[in-house]
Amino acid sequence: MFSKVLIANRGEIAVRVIRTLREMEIHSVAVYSQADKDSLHTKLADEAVCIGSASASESYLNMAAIISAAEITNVEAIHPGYGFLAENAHFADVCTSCNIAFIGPTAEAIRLMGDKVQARKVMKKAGVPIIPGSEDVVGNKDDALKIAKKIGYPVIIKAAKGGGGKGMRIAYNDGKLVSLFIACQREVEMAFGDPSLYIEKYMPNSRHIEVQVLADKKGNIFTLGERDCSIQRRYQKLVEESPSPVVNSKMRKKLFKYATDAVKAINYTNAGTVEFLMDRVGNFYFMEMNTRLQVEHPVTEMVCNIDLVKEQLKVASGEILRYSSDYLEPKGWAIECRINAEDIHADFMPAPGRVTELHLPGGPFIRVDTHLYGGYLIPPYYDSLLAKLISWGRNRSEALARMRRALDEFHIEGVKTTIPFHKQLISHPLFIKGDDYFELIDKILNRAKKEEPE
Ligand code: MV4
Repeated sequence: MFSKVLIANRGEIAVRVIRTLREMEIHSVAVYSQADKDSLHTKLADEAVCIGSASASESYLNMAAIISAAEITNVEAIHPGYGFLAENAHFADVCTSCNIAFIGPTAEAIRLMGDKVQARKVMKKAGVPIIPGSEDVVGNKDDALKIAKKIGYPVIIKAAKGGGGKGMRIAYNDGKLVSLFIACQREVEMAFGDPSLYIEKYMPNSRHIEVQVLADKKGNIFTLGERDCSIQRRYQKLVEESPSPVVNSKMRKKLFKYATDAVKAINYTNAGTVEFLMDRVGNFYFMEMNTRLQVEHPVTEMVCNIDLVKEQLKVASGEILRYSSDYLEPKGWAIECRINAEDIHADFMPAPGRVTELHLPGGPFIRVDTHLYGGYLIPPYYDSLLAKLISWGRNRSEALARMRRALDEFHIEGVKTTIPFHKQLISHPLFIKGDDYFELIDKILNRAKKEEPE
């Protein structure tokens, strides 16, 4: 096992990783930008190194600065967290060439799954169902029209090197497809440095169901339940839960077989997530694979009673995982609400600022993963995630009841947050029912507008 690890990240996930390192008595090294000099992760780590100025490109995306910090503090491994360099295959290669263990999958696996078109090809060959669509990158609008003619409208345009919804556009006819295709190429080139696009049949009112997988270097593969992440706003997840209210045990067996086949097809190692779309009749289609620990991993940790960061460290250091599958059988229900610094009445606009007062919920089966403290100044340079509030119950209604009381107790003054949105969501009949989320977010926000005090 490693004796010293650098966390190449910030905010709540850096705090999260440091907590496990401390528990394992592994020396932790934090890195921070000048804007994060007062951030909690720099205080909890055993050491902290400033790696550059506020902008991510000068700091958390600055490979040379991070590797230099790793060299001068003499760490054996780097944990990338999520976002930033977590799915950057070149960074994983650089770590390896500097004889620093990258805590995650191989660079090859990251590179392959980072190309969504190649990922679809590999999964199709492995017998994992994929969403009907283009076999390859769609190079021009004429090819796009041919694909749409073959699969039928509506279609969705996606970035081959993208992910998580960025740069996606839905087209309902030829005219729209042509204009969106051209706009998408430009936008995707800007966002990902590669204009490659692919097209899929758009599946309206589908569900986003993802499977947490864990694999060691000896070929042992474990599926750690599924997460339902269907409550999203503009492709950003807001609430996640495990298990899914719409997956029964027969469906689950099929889902886990697909996820295991996906892992085998690419010799995946370490923690990862295989994302599927579920249509209205319960068919699953591979969407993409995330080669990192996800924001919503605590939901799985709560139902499987496992520390996924600890498992990542064990796999990265070459340990063999000897779990019997029933040992990891999910128990009970967990729900996570993402608490963002956003103004829900201003189109969820990011709302950084100083936290003047903070009271975190607690009590039975409540977990809060956050880097907040009273008086903390939230910088405007990074994503708006402030905290993840997770509740566990023996069943969904108990987990919901605990989430409700925890949200009521959660108190943040000084910045606008998504707490009021979550309070409305988890009390909405459609969410409580759990099987029809169609346009649920709009219904809540429109209802909020009607109830807004004049
Ligand atoms: C889709 C889709 C419908 N049809 N692809 C892409 C990123 C992922 N987080 C969700 N994405 C979607 N891809 C096809 N071919 C719908 C979504 C989608 C979604 C799916 C289920 C539940 C909520 C969703 C919210 C936004 C987008």
